[in-house]
Amino acid sequence: RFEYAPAPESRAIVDIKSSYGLFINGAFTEATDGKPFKTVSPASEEVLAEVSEAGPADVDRAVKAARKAYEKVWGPMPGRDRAKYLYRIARLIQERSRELAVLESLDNGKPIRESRDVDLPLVAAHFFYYAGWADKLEYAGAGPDPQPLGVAAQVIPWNFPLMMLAWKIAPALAAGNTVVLKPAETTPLTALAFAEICQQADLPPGVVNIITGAGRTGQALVEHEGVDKVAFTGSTAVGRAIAKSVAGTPKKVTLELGGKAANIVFEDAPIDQTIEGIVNGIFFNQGHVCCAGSRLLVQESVYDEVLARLKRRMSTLRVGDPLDKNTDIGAINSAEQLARIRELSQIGEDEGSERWSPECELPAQGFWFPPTVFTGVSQAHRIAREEIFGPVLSVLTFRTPQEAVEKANNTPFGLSAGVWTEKGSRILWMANQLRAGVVWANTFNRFDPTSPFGGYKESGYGREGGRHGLEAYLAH
Ligand code: TXE
Repeated sequence: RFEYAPAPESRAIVDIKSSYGLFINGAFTEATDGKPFKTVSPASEEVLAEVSEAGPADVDRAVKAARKAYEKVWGPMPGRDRAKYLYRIARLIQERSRELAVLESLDNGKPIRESRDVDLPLVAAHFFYYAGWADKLEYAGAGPDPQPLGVAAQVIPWNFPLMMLAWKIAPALAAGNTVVLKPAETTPLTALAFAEICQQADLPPGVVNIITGAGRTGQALVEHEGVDKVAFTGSTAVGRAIAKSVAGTPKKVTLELGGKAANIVFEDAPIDQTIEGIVNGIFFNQGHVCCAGSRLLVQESVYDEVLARLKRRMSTLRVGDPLDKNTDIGAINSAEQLARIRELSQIGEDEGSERWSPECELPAQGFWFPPTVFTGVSQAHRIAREEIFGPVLSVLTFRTPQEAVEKANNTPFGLSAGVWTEKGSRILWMANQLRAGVVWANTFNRFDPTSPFGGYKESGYGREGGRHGLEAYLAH
């Protein structure tokens, strides 16, 4: 079944337990040395569940379970048999996609329209795609007889909880590795639901282990000596700390970190499509997107028109209940993230940029931020340089393609960029000049399991997705 039934946007279809243990060696188990913590709905601040914190002894149990499963079962298993499990997982995700979409929106705050129509289909597609690779590893680019790396420690963030899980787990398993994955502390629930799916799929115990906890759990995991590969998505600061901690060990590392993407609009851009692309580029998922088009570069000759139309379009965006299918912008994931967005926005004003948001009434309870645009931004301003990770757009202008490239590349990051123009030759030239892992042309925030994704510079290294994503889990 490749079709998705429309989800009933109702909380009633999810069955959230009051407390969750850790998923180790195929079973849910109590943490032996950590304290439980609560996960809340960012839209209502209601406590959704109590979740276990994995301490060092739990991390050790999980890594040992993964090692045993790797050596005894999963590593030696023929690729075609691993593929069967991955297909089974993909189908179970589809079958449970309504429930998972609601759970994702509850725990993360993202609009149900996005979790239902973007996240969940992509999660299933990722497992289908990598299932197809499991018996074709000789074509993965790692030589004629590629070997898995062993036990993968995977630490993921809260912005696309299930999608990041899929990006990490699907290629790792296809290549014959076993995993210990730690979801972010504010969004553990869909990873725990995924653990149930592993049970439903009869995945051999220990192949996937899910341990919950905060940064220190993640740190204990990536530093564990039984780990062969570390895959991390999150902040540049933590990515840097992880790179240091594994330096001098044989562990292989991939890091997917922040971004400050330029979305570049030329005067000949198809205007209606472009406005939608700008809005999607920065307001999709509340702007909690590492590749968000957070710096809009507009050619001077069309600046007034683009700005006027953008503001008009922003005035129609609906901010509110993530479970309402009419919502465009949901809740900010946490109080901490909201504070960060507020602080950087204040800095934007203090530095002299002009701030604008449409009038919109924000709910009294929960964490909310209106869609916001800053104009009069200069390249030196912090809001033009730092990742805000919220629904906040900074607008700059340029005159020539050369100037657009210089401004777009004037950032410590290099994850993605967008180019809007009718001119094909310009798209090719720009794509060549831009120091970004992904360059979109006349679209933005498009993802596909067949395409590699990853950055240059402080956006990290390694690629996820496509053949390259598989290669990152194989020994050369
Ligand atoms: O990230 P952290 P935070 C950016 C974004 C955001 C900022 C901070 O700008 O405002 O980072 O977000 C785990 N060893 N991105 O604080 O701390 C942590 O538990 C190992 C961009 O949430 O990096 C969580 O599971 N793991 C980004 C994960 O790392 C550690 C997505 C991410 O949390 C750890 C998220 C440690 N020492 C934030 N400390 C993107 N690229 O998409 C924390 N963690």
